[in-house]
Amino acid sequence: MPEVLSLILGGGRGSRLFPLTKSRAKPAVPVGGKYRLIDIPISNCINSRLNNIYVLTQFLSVSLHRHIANTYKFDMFSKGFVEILAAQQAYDEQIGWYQGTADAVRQNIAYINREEPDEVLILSGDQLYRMDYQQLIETHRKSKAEVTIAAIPVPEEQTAGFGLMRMDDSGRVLSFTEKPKTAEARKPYYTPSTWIEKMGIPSKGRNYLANMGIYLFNTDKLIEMLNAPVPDKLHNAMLLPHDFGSNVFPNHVADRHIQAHLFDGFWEDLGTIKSYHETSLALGEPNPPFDFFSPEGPIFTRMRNLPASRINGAALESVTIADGCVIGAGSSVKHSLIGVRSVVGANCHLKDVVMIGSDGFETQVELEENRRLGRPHLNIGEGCRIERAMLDKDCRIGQGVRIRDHDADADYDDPAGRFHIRDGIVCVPRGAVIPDGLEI
Ligand code: ADQ
Ligand code: ADP
Repeated sequence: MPEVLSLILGGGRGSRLFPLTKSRAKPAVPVGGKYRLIDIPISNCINSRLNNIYVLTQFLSVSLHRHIANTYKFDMFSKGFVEILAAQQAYDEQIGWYQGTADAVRQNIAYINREEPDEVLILSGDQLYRMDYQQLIETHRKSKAEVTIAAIPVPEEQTAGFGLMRMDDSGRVLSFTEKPKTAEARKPYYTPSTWIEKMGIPSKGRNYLANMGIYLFNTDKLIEMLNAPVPDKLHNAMLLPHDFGSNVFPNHVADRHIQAHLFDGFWEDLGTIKSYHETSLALGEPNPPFDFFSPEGPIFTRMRNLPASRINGAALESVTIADGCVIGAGSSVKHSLIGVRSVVGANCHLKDVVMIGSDGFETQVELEENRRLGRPHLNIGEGCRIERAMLDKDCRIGQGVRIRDHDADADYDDPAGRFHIRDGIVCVPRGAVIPDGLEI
């Protein structure tokens, strides 16, 4: 029986990642040119020798299921499993969709009990980072805590999106607040640099300790806390907790031993289009903040039998390029991420572009059919100039298309559904067709 069972929260509706989540479950969102979001926490678990993993998601998609089943096969030498628990399967009037993170876990208590773990590790499914969870487990066991939360120092400007904690000198959490809106509400959580540095972490102007959404619970305490009604301000009643950050932690800091485990590596939430786009582009920089090239922490994904990429007379600068791509002659690609099976025509100029790629290569017959129908070929046609965009899988960008940089706060939906602008980033949804010469 496993000591630690991992539960990965694979995502609510993923509305902030729209249109990437228009046609797929959030855990299936592609990342890094050839991986999917779910590969990150699963790989961290495997590299931390935690091989019993459930993925909780609202929607069960065929491609997510296939991806997990084909990628994570354990054999007789390393026992374990990765299984998806989808709310969709349990959906009925009584139970409903998962109402939040705590509710998602509560609805799956039967699966947790079946494994009889001593501890349950709860992880977010939309973050890019590398962590050895054994160190967190060690902090938890040494301090004899009931629950341990991973915490990272952040500067004040970043506090609005996080749960904040204040702790004593032993790292025990004294108070917790979820996403404080005002300077007044943040103030009690200011942590002096000397305190952070005493813990062995350079503060560098980061004086707030944020909840990373990574929790280790003793199983019995987890179940007790999930079944204990807490005051719900919104409904002015005592209700079972919906969320860990809003309900469980703020209400249990006084009567439970909640410990913090400090972390100071790269860690980024990919839950919004803006953070997803920025982080994806940074992967191609000379010293990327997150490096997929790491001997001690490989990120796993499904094996594809793809040919190496072919580049003929094109100029590339700060680019990550996956397998099976063709970049046409006379093109330049700068500060971009080019995903599997991408085809970029000749004489194109791409800058700050995240291109997810495609599901297959077009055959001569299909190319002929495109010509007959007057439909652009898969991916990017000749002579396009594209800046600050995100092109989802299997899109067809015609010849001479112009996509320019838009104001950082631009938000717009093309009535024909061919593109959406989010935070100034032009997002072309999966399978969309952008006709020759269109200017966006
Ligand atoms: P949020 O980032 O707002 O805050 P939340 O929406 O609670 O995160 O989701 C956490 C994780 O659970 C994400 O991976 C999300 O996709 C997943 N998830 C959300 N709802 C779900 C559902 N119904 N079913 C399955 N999975 C679901 C949280 C904490 C903050 C903390 C940040 C760190 O509340 O305190 O600072 O994470 O990112
Ligand atoms: P992605 O690039 O999204 O990770 P995959 O490499 O998983 O895509 O799959 C590429 C295409 O091959 C998909 O369109 C999928 O339909 C098809 N495919 C992949 N695996 C299988 C399979 N086991 N059976 C049938 N079709 C598959």
